[in-house]
Amino acid sequence: MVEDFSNSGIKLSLIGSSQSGKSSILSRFLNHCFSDSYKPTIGVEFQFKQIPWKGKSLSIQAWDTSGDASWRSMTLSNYIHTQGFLIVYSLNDRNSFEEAKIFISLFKSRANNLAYAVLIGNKCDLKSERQVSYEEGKQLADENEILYLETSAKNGINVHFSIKTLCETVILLCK
Ligand SMILES: Nc1nc2c(ncn2[C@@H]2O[C@H](COP(=O)(O)OP(=O)(O)O)[C@@H](O)[C@H]2O)c(=O)[nH]1
Ligand SMILES: [Mg+2]
Repeated sequence: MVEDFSNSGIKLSLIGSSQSGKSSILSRFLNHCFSDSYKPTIGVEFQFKQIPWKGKSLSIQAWDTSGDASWRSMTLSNYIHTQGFLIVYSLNDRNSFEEAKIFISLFKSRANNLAYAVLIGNKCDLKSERQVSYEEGKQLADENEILYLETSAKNGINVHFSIKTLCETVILLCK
């Protein structure tokens, strides 16, 4: 299937536990900013961004979801139309890592078979509070044949790189 991304753009979704940093990753990517205060995402929110892409521009439609279980069925109906997933957990919260396993299985069972996911261990700036090692994150991603990256929405580490890499893989898979 050859898809014309210049018109339709790429649809990305951020999924994962509440407070893992999904909205912060998105505002770092979209607006180059970060806030320490927590504002829960209700249901699903989406935003657009055009980024320069190989001499042209690529339109990205980014869907930010609530990690809350009560919204999960609503956000699930969105999976089939999503081409790229950022499955986010927080490196200082082992519970969010355990929940990432659930989000990976939802991705595998509900997403389009051309969709791709990146597993993101976020908050890598909080070095002394780390509860999940790099090796554990990498192993989980390898077992599920997805990419693993560690980010900090706070410091901007790997945020643009993760999203660009995800878009690149989605475009390659659709060719
Ligand atoms: N130190 C640190 N805090 C972060 C980072 N990303 C998000 N946070 C904080 O974690 C909390 C939850 O972030 P939020 O983006 O709302 O999480 P969401 O529920 O997954 O959308 C907020 O207080 C953020 O300021 C990060 O990379 N480093
Ligand atoms: Mg949020």
